[in-house]
Formats: sequence, structure tokens, C-alpha cells
Amino acid sequence: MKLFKYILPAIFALVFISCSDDDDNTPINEVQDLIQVQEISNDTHTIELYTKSGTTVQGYNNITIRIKDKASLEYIENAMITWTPVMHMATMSHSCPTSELLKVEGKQTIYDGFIIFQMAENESEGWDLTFNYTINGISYEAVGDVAVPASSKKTVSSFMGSDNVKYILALIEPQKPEVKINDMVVGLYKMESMMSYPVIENFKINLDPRMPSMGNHSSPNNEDLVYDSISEMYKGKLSLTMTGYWKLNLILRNQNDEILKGEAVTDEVESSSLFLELEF
Ligand SMILES: [Cu+2]
Repeated sequence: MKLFKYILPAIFALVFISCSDDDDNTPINEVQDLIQVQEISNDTHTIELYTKSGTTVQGYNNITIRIKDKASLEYIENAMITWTPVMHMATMSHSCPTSELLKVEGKQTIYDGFIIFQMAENESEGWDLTFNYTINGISYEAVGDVAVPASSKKTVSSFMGSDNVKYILALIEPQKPEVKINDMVVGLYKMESMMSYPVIENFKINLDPRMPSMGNHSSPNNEDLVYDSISEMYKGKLSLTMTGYWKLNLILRNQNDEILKGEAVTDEVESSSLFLELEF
């Protein structure tokens, strides 16, 4: 009897160890905190798109992808990928600002980046997304339509500066505004051509948040947005003293401090012609 007392647990332990070895072969899930938006496929692969909300919208979108091999059902760990969003409009096509699409540090199967859709789709005009990627020296392409519904608040502004350059400015943070001094992040890009939207460096953006429904009051301790070369974005502080609708009035200045777009808010001027909006 004593023998069983020790041998049985030993056998169970061995079985357990060999089972847990098998677990190493089950695919790793690196998208637990994300929701799948859609899949874009070709003959060999399925590209899965994920965001926090499970949707894509007009404005800034942080997108995570992984590529599944249709034959082996395994996720690709060594792809080099580029992506090109294109809006097909009645008279022309154009792209939008994007980051690179790079492997997430410390992860095996996921790649991420952002796309700033500056225009929403409508009944006859919309966006598609092309992935060009290489795996072990072989090139592939996959294309699919992407839904870009209009956002209810202005989260991206596309405008002509006084220098006759077309700019795109997008709200990146806060994604979840709170009653506090929020970190604010904005992306600023130049529309160089229909397909090229380089980052604009070293400009300055004055920030004046107001609540139009409450006498157009402002808030204390805001900080203007200045260029951060590491993130290639503009960073500042946005003070929100209560919940509700806020208009973020902005003035864009170039390196010589010349105003390219926007006006200061005064008793006579209720808002700037350059602004973003949020409500929470
Ligand atoms: Cu368009």
C-alpha cells in the first residue's frame, strides 16, 4: 500500500509534466486585450486587424495585425510589412498619414502602427487598405475594404495654411479624457502629394480649451503643444475641469512663430478656425 502512496503521485506528476510540454505547441495569443475588426485575405494568408474598440473610425486609429498562414494555421513571426490606405473618391484617390507597421517589441506574432483617416467614407466613396509583405524573401500582397464612419466629434482637421501648404492635424491623446490635467498628443502632417504625408517637425501649437455651453470658460494650467522628436508628435497638457463638451481651440505656428492657421479666443472671437473637439 505504501508503494502506491508514493508511486501513484509520481505517475501523475509525469503525466502532468508531459501534458504541459504539449502546451508549448498551442498557438500563443498576443491579442487578448484587443478586439478583431476584420480580416483581409489572399490565397496564402489571412491578415487579422485588431483595435481596442473593435472598429476603425475617422481620425487616429492604433491598429495591431497578425498574419496567419492558411496552410499551417500558424502566425508569421518574421514578416516585413508595409501598408497603404487609399480613399477612392469620385474624381481622384488619396492616401493619409500613417506610421510604419512594425513588430511589437517583445512579442512574437503581432505588428502595430497607426493610420489617421482624415476623411470619412460616404455612400459612394470609401477606403481600402493594401498590405505588401515579404516572408523569407517571397513577396505577397493583400487588399481589403476598411470601414471609416464619420466621428461625431472633430478629431482630425485638414486645412490650408497661410503658407499655401495643406496640413492634417489629428487628436491622438487623450483617448479617455478625465477631469484632471491630461497628457495631450497631436499628430501634424503635410499633404505633400495625394500619396505622401510626412511629419511636420518643430512647429508649435497654442492650446485654449473652452466650454461654449458655459460662458466659453477656459481652464487653468494648460500647456501648448511642442514637437517631441522621439514620438514624432506634439505633446502638451490639457486641463479639463469638468465633464461635458470641450472645444480645443488651436493656433498653428511655424518655426518663425508665424501663424499658419487659427485665431486667439476673445470676447468677440468665440472660437478659432482651427480646433478639435471632445466630449466625456
Ligand atoms: Cu477623400
